[in-house]
Amino acid sequence: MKRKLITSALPYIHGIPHLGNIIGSVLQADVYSRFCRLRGENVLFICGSDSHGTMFEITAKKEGTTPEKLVYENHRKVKEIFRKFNLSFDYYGITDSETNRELTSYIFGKLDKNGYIKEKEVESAYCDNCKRFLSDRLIEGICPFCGGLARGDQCDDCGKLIDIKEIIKPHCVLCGKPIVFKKITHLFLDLPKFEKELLDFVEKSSRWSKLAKTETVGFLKQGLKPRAITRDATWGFKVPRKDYENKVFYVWFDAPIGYLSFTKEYCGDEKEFEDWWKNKDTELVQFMAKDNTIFHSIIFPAMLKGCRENWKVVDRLVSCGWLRTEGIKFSKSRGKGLTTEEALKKYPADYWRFVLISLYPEQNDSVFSMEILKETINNEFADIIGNFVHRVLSFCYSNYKEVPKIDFVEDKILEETKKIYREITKNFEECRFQEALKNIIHYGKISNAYFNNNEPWKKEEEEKKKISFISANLVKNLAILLYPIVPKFSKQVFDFLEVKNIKWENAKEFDFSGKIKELKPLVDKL
Ligand code: B3M
Ligand code: ZN
Repeated sequence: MKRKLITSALPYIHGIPHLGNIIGSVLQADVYSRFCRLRGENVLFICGSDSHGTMFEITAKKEGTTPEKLVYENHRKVKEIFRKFNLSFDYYGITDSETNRELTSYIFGKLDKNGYIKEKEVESAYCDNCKRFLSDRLIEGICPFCGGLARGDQCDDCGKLIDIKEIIKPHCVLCGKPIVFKKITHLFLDLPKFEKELLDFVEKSSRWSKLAKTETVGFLKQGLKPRAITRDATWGFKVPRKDYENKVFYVWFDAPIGYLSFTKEYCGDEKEFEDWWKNKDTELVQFMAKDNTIFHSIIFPAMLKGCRENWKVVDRLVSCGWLRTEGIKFSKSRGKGLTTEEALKKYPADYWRFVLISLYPEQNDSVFSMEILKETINNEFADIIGNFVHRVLSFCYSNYKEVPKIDFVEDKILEETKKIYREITKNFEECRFQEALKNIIHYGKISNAYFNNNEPWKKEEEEKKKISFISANLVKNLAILLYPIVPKFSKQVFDFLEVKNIKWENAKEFDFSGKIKELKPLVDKL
């Protein structure tokens, strides 16, 4: 069986991640990882904090601290928040680590030796007032594509990559003055040399999400240009090369190498590390939001291929849309939207996980609001799921203190269960999480109808036992199917039922009977 290496885009931690970051990276990867583990697959789920980039210098300056202090303070906070969100990483690292410094330098060396790094003189943005070169996020202006806020090399509103020279009315973020351009030398990854190889690679990649494929094909059509991998900044990994002492690697050069470094830190030994990253039997599945696609579908694969060392490149690339609120994308740098820290103070993690997956922006952006949260939790999670679990298990407990054992199950409910189980499984496999949750809610409705229409409280003993048995198994099935999305809720149900060693396939069986515990309500309405 294949081993699955699952990664989530590494969240920048100059601020606390907001809800949009959660659904666009760590949450979708977590749901998928939990699903795969439940099916008995060999999974390694890794992630970590993205800790370099100009934003860290700006934020540290604003907060009167150093980038280093800011990074390690936030890394600690974010790890704690992610733990509360029940994100089941096997390893969560940080890109500023020593391992990542070494591997970045190693990969840079290989690319250089193989002729994929070139020096080029460019005109770079400079602020005459601050007397410094301005990298990426130190320049803001109007996006030439959508008229939105262009920040450095990417538009915050449409997500397109931008050539700094194309930004309209560019100015220095530090002082607000218009910028000028000055000549300076930088190192470039020679992307055009990979053109054929990448076209072939992208064409053969059949398991990418639709969004990932369209973004990538569109980018390739414009023709590849060399990409600068060094920056004039002080925070980041110093470039190990003469005359570059005052420069650091561009954050997008060392960040994806983090995936390798974290695996290495997790494994401890070289052999096990290579078993993941240089193995044909590894399936590399990478999750991200659409604005991260090109880095994972073009640039990072080029970096890995250019080493000529058979590094594993992405097999399945899943990129999704953005979560918006009132027409504005959640943006950490612009301080819009609810942070995960604030969110967890209001409601438990499962509520957020439930509503975010119900809004999963698989292809199109989706809109979040507090009203949607309230409706979804009350009408679906509480009424259809929580209430059903509570009624059925209370009924079993007060009548029998257990789920009675019965051998007979009606064909109708058996067939419906098998059919919906197949659909849900397929949707999880294909990362159609929103659809999967819709199916589960539908199964919840079927289950409610079964219990209500059969009115066990009015029936003779044998009939009452049968309805109790079937309904309790519907509860168990729902809890298994919901486990990837709301793990804490499901674990509580398993605990009442005293079931252990849950497997995904059990969700289609009517095989549970035995002692149960007294129930506490599971899902409170908002
Ligand atoms: N830190 C981008 C982001 O948070 C970025 C992803 C890196 S993945 C290697 O939007
Ligand atoms: Zn300035």
